[in-house]
Amino acid sequence: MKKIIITGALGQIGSELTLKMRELYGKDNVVATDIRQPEDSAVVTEGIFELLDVTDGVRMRELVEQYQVDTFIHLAALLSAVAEAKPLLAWNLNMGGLMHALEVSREYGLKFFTPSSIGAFGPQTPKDQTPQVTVQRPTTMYGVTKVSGELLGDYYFQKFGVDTRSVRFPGLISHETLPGGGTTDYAVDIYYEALKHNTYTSFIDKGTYMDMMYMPDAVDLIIQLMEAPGDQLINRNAYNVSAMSIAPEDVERAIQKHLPDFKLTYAVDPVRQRIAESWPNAIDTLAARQEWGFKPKYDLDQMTADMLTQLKKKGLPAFV
Ligand code: AKB
Repeated sequence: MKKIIITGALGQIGSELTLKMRELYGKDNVVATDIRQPEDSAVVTEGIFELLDVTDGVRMRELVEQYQVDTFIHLAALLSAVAEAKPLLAWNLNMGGLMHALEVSREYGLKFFTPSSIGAFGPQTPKDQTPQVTVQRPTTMYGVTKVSGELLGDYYFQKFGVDTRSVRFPGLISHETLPGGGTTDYAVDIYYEALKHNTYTSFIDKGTYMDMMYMPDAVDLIIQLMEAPGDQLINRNAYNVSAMSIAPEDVERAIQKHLPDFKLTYAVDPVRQRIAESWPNAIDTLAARQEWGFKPKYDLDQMTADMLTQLKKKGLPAFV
């Protein structure tokens, strides 16, 4: 990777990946793009930034041509809960953007990454130790677009030789940028609310297990996968990755180690609960570990300690 373009660079993953890639590959070698341009973001002010609506294939091609990139990181997409509320928009944005990005990567011979998700699984998928290769019949529009993305990644690799790579991300937890519209977002909100009010009302029910990961691990693994020798990659689109399988009460206990009076209550959102129940409890990450050495650093306790420290540093009013 010498010159990289990133779509959705202001999103949850993009805002941290862009800064890390600028650090590693040089700030003149990372072209951050997004559909909006806030002036107070380091992604916009501290390096190359271009406006790009990913459904505009002409503009996308112009930027690839202008900056002579060799790698395409395509992150722009709607998350699961928003996609369920706006299924047609989700199809048009998630699939339209992906098709343009794959086409431009084929045309210019670019290395390509786009994330899939645990949302690519469905109620018929084995719930525990979910295998790398298994039943994928999701019941959400988000899941439909993610399975389609995995298949298209394989298709562009096999038919056109595009070096496509992907992972199935679990819920990602970060202190930098809020996710916005996901089913796993409770596991981010809970830390903010713990510090602000010492209580949190979860929209996901007690006992609902989902895979999660801390953002520094997610950013590192994208770089690690993209730098891995291509001939090692058997399941290139897309690898199961996870750092922990947790339910809301597990996060509650982890937070209570720092804020003993923290209280968790529940007001379950039926839409997001139904999505969560259609996803696995805990996926098996063996293929990622074997094929390119995936090894996350943060478990729940380490992540919780860091989240609370970082949020306090940002000046979030701590209770107590
Ligand atoms: C979501 O909840 O939609 C995402 C995901 C697991 O893909 N965080």
